[in-house]
Amino acid sequence: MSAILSFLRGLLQPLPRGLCGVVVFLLIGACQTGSRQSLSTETPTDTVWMRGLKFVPDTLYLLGETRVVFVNQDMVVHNVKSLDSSWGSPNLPTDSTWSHLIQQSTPYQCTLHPTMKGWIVITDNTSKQK
Ligand SMILES: [Cu+2]
Repeated sequence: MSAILSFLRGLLQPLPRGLCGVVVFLLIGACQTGSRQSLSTETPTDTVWMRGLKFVPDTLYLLGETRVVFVNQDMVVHNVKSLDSSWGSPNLPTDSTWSHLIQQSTPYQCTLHPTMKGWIVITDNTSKQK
């Protein structure tokens, strides 16, 4: 990893120092996301964080069918279940992720913490995000 870092720094040397750091940070983020989830390149993805006993964002707006990745950043176990029970995750320990292909608007909750609710809203079912 450090070899890659110094390579990237060399590559970006002409850029102002602060900007260079930002670009390297973004590149590393992209690499890590890519290696953790082998997702289809054709399906858009979005992320909901479980943080402080809340879903963040609590309402996620999507343009059409999207794979939503749920990430538990809390020190307690959470899960993610649609209120109509059409889909749901197993219990998700700290730092674990789970993803689901969302095809329609739905409210959902963590059944372990019933006040922990979220909404996914598909604003245009016919348009595909590219
Ligand atoms: Cu919970």
